Amino acid sequence: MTLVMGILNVTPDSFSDGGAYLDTEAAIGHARGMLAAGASIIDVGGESTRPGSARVGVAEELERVIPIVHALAGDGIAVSVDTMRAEVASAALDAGARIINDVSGGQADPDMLGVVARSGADFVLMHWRDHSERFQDTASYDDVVFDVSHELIAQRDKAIDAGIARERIILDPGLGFSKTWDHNWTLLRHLAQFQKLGHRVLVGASRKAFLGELLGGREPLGRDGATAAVSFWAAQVGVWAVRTHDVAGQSDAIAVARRLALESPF
Ligand code: PMM
Repeated sequence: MTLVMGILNVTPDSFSDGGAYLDTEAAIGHARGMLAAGASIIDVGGESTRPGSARVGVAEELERVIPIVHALAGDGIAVSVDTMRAEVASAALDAGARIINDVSGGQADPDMLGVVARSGADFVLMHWRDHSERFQDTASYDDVVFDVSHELIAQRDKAIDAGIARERIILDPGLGFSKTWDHNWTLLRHLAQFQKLGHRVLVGASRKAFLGELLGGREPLGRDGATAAVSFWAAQVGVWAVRTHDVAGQSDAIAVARRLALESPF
């Protein structure tokens, strides 16, 4: 069954929820609400990756993320931490995080793969080419499905060489990261190809700009219905999890896909 990973961005500038959960109590309350709505994992992030955003300092990222990880993990909640920094990953793992979600797949910080390997935690390895200020210049492919798959596998091999167990690696095509809108649609159309790579697959389409473009320029908060359609599609393909802001809507979409699959005569 496809799981829902609820997004908890403790950033002032994320594109759809920036600033809402900077206060620790508010963040924890939001996480609890997402769990009640059907999330299995809470993905805590202290650095926005929105196109063009500047990086935050490591001290600030630690200060935003670690108290929340501590509180949630202390309550037995499965916490994932969205970070490109080994130092943050290491502190988060010490605080009880079970998954490191590195949008750079271990490329941004040379110490990341080693830190994750030593911990035995799961590792979300997303397709990534460069930091967000250079997304536009790096969104060029001969065949986006083939190229993204190959680049993911090359990075996966580095993660295994660094000592991360194969079954702990989750692959993510990285929608919106060095991708044009058309690239995102092509990757989604061929999502089943990623399922064949022999790993759990995570998809992050939630409220992204390619959905806004589809809907005539609609703002992020109006994109949850379209996100649910993507979640339905992802669940039909059998992905491991969808990463989302709108846990209730995505859980419903997945429940529909699940019921249809159960009753399928095929
Ligand atoms: N997208 C964002 C941030 N982190 N992590 C993974 N694994 N996959 C994604 O697609 C992804 C991510 C950007 O979205 P946000 O600013 O709403 O968190």
